[in-house]
Parts: sequence; structure tokens; C-alpha cells
Amino acid sequence: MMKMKRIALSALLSLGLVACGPMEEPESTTEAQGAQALEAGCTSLGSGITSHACVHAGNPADHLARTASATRTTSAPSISTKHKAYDLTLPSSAEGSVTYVPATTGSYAFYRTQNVPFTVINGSTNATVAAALSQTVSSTGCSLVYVSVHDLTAGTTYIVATGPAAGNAITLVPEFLDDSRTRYYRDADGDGYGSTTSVYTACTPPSGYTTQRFDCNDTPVSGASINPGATEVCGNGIDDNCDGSQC
Ligand SMILES: [Ca+2]
Ligand SMILES: [Ca+2]
Repeated sequence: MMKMKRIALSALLSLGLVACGPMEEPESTTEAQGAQALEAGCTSLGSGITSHACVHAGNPADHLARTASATRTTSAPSISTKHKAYDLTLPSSAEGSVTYVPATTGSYAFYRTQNVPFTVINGSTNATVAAALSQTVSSTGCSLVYVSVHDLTAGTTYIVATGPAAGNAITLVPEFLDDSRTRYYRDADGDGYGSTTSVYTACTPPSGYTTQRFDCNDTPVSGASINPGATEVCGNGIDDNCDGSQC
């Protein structure tokens, strides 16, 4: 009887551990999330995509000028070319509109130089496409100050209405999230090197993930001194620096 109780308790504990454990996924699962809506658990954009947008904003060769339409119309000037910074001239003290036609279905970040009213409208249905996330941007030396992410469908003409803005001008940098993803590796022992479990995302990674990999012992506590950055200790029977050999 006692033995059965112990088994039942053990099973319950195991279930609890599974339910509370980290949400780790193999690489193939996370890779397959491309071309879908903003991934679950994404609450902010990672530094990689923001740095990428800032490069375009800071490079004069990437800038294209557009005079925004005074009305929300699908015939407004287009800002659909990727990897560009669009300098919009807006109607005086008023909102202006441009259009965006995504080539691929997925999540698009619209970075901009002013945090002013910004609305994305489906040109076919006139429905507003709510932002999947919005946030301020703070990147040294970068003119971009705000970004929102919208889930868009390939081939649909979207009207992007923004303003009024100071100087009747605003610069927009559209980015497709899947173009700027970074792979982060699970670092269970906190030594800065991850194992093979990873996430591939344009968003801020979950805590406990790192961009460095090749940790050959990621066991919490006992594995923290074993990683590619460690110094090999001769004679301890351990491959301390993960190079596949001992000295
Ligand atoms: Ca580690
Ligand atoms: Ca070694």
C-alpha cells in the first residue's frame, strides 16, 4: 500500500514538473513559425531587428521620398520596397497616407522617427489592423523612436495613415520580422554558453537564452564551469573547454 502511494505521489510530482518546466522547443518547430502571425510570447522586439532598421535610417542611400496622400486611399504612394527608409512629406498639420503591399504573409514592424498617430488599414475591407505590439525605441545614434508590429497578408494593399507630425514630415522604416531573426540557445547553467535547444526570433528571447553556443555541459550548477570559454584543467578527467579532448 505504501509503495503504491509513493508511486502515485511520484507520478503527480512528475506531472507538476512538466507543467512548470520551461517551454523549450526543438529548432525545427521554431523554424516552422516563419510566415505566421506574431509568435506567442513576443512582447518586445529584439535588438537585432532594431539595429537593422537603424542602419537603414542612418544610411542616406537607403532613403526614398514620398509625398503622402491627404486621403486614405489605396492609390496613395507606395512604400512597399523592403530595406528602405521612407521620408514622408505630410499635408500641413494633418494626417497623410501611403500604401504597403507585403510580398509575404507575416509580421511587419513599422519603425518611425516620431511617435504620432499611426493606423494601418486593410484597403479591401477598410478594417483597421491592430498593432500586435507597440513600443518605444531607444538606440544610441538612431533617429527611430517608436515601432509597431502588424500582422499582414501577402498581396493585400494596406493604407498606412500617420500624422500630423512635427515639421509635416516623418520617416518610416518597414521591416519584415522574419528577415531579421536571431538564434538564441538555452543556457541552463547560466555560464553564457547555450546547448542545442534554441529559439529563432526577431523578438526579445526568453530569459536564460544566449547567442553563444557549443556548451558541452549545460547542467545547472555542476556544468557552469565547463564551456568553450573555460580554461582546460589537466588531470581532472573533464573536457573543461568543450574542445573534445583533455590535456
Ligand atoms: Ca550554459
Ligand atoms: Ca578540452
